[in-house]
Amino acid sequence: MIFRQLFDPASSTYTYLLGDPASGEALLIDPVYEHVPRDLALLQELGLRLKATLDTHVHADHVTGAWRLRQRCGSAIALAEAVGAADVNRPLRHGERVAFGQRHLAVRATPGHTSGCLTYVLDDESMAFTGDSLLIRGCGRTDFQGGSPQQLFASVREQILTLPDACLLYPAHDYRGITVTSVAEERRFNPRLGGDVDLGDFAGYMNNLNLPHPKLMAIAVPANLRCGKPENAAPLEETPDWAPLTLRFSGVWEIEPMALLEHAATLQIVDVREAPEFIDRLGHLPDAKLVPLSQLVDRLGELDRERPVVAVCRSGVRSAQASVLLTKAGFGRVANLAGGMLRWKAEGLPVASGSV
Ligand SMILES: N[C@@H](CCC(=O)N[C@@H](CS)C(=O)NCC(=O)O)C(=O)O
Ligand SMILES: [Fe+2]
Repeated sequence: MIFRQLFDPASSTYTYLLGDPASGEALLIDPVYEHVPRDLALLQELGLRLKATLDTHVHADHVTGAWRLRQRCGSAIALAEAVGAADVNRPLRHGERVAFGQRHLAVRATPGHTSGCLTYVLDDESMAFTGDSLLIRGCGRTDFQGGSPQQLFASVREQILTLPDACLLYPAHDYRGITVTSVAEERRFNPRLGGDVDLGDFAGYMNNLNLPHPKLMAIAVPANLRCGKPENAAPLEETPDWAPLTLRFSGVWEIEPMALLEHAATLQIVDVREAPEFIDRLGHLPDAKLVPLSQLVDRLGELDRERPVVAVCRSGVRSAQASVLLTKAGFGRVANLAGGMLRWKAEGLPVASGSV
């Protein structure tokens, strides 16, 4: 199985990608609205097709990427039926399964942090995604959205800590950067729910947390009850419109050789190789300006900030770094030529060979 743990530093949220290599089908658990382009780039690079997104609950601290992902790739939106959210494709109940290829997640109702919390357990019980029902050496708060210490205590003790000792537990958040725990560990060491703790101890602890509400709660809860669909405004679309570009999981925007040829007249092309390479057997793009990568930062004044920039090198590696430097220097429209001069030449596109 393909498995990735992704992170949103703004809300300390983990998003999980599960993929079945045989069928190419994938699920995303708890995607974050702002990271949809990143998640799509990863799916594309791993050759996976997103079948569904599953939220563990109605989050109070970030907006889900579920609706935005469905818009982009047709994935089904899965969420607890108990939540009553609008526009859900798969309202989930305890005991149901969500399949991806030959694999599946089993749905367990684990209310208590909110009334609609679910835990997703992998078919072989080697992993479970606990949302905020069980955090690493902690648990989600119980003071809003129908939360209840009594319910959370029963959910964790009966539905999560009864999984096999070795079952790995992946939470929706960790505020210290810890990534994973196990049933055996939490049964023994969870200071709120493990060891000899009883319901009275737990409720006493939870009723006196005195935490401020999450900063984004007033925005996030209503947005998540619409599965992350923006209320009025056009959805945030981060795909640049100055040329057809593809975001790579590395964070760099790429342009294909043919697209660059079509848009060359409106762009500035910066070749970041060394001077002798510019006139070697690969040649260079007819309109390219030579600025070796080692000189780029000192020569930014030679570039027009009003026009998009495409960086080019031999293979696309140095120019990817040039794109990063240009973006850091405040250039807003930057892309890297995919595959560099090697691909440009291999595709038989026009080259110039004269000197600088
Ligand atoms: N400072 C965070 C607070 C986040 C928060 O309250 N998180 C909830 C999960 S949605 C929680 O249960 N936290 C447990 C804890 O902080 O002990 C924010 O403003 O977003
Ligand atoms: Fe939460």
